[in-house]
Amino acid sequence: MSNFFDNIPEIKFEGKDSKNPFAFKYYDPKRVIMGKTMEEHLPFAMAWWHNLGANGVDMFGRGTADKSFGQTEGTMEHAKAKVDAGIEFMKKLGIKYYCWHDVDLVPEADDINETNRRLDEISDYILEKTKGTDIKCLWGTANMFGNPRFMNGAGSTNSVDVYCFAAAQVKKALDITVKLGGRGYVFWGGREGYETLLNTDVKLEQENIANLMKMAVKYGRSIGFTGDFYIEPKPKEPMKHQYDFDAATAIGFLRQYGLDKDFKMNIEANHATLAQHTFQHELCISRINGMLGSVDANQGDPLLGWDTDEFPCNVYDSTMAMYEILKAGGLTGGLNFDSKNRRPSNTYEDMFHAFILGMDTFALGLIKAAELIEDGRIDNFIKEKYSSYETELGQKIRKGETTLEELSNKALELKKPENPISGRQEYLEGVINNVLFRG
Ligand code: XUL
Ligand code: CO
Repeated sequence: MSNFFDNIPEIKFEGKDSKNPFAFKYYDPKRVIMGKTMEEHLPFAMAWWHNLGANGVDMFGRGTADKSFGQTEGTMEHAKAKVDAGIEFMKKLGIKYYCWHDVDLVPEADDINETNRRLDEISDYILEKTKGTDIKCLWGTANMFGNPRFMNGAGSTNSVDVYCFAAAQVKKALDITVKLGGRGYVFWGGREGYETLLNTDVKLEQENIANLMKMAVKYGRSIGFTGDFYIEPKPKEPMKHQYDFDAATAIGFLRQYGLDKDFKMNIEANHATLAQHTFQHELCISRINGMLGSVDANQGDPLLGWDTDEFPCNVYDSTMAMYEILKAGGLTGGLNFDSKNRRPSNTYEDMFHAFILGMDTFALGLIKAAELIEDGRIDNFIKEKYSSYETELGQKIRKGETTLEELSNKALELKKPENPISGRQEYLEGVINNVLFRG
């Protein structure tokens, strides 16, 4: 094993009174909550691009963190050093999954044949290095937004040649996902959208995206991929309008093109807030449609309007997220930290602090969400709020067995309805605070 992180100990659970910066305060992998261990509830994953790639570069300045891992960046030696560092990092934290884009794993060559050869080589190397460990791929994806060829989109491009490159990248990324035992395959439509309708045929673009996805499903199933495909909605950035605006939009798209049996949602917290939704809203919409698959765990900043990809620290949000995930019966995917250290947090120690923070935030969220469900006040209130639908007429409405005439007659008979019962928002917010802070 490599020794990039020699001065950092294995991260263990020490409990809430520990002040050890290199220990979990809440994430206790073997603790059982609602019949499953914490590690079963929380399949944490490392995002290859942020953790092993991002060095803090921004529009105004160069990188602040050294992610060379002793090699020259852009070489296969560097790609392999990232594998070594990633595995060492995951082992120290007890993380079992990783997620990647094709070009996070290897430097992209000018000729796609050479890129594919590199992907074969690196995936062999990953398999060799993870042999005998329980580290596996959570999901893979193709980066169809970075290369200039995708400037007008990938599935939505105006160029048939570029569309072929998108297809080739998806095909290869699916091959590698299956080879690495991935649980899922993600489509995030980074350039699938537009800047202006003056130059865009939206119908053609959306149909082409759907056809690319259909080909991916057909090919994936033919090579033995049994996992879920995911759409990761995001409303904007990089494009002004992105087609997969939010979960409701993406679900509608999947149903329109008959893709809903093979696809679920990969919900990212920061994308939810960019769409002016809460994280919980997006998880809830996915859950009630049977399409909650995986989560990109991060958070945005309410004062900034872009995708800051911060490590999650907000326990209120993680509690409500875990509440939805528990109600969905868990995830088919996992919790991928699509999160990066802040630019001045530029040491290896900071990489560990970030994951400890994120993992503890979701562990606390899980503990508190289970308490909320066991407490019952929220669920009972919601049941009571809709209790009029338990009556005979309410049941008929629910089953779609009433007519407008029948309901109109009932209204005329009543003359004036009683006010519906109070929404009790402030009481319910107090219940949440009580469960969160009673110790
Ligand atoms: C971009 C984003 C991506 C996807 C995978 O905002 O979240 O990294 O998760 O392409
Ligand atoms: Co993401």
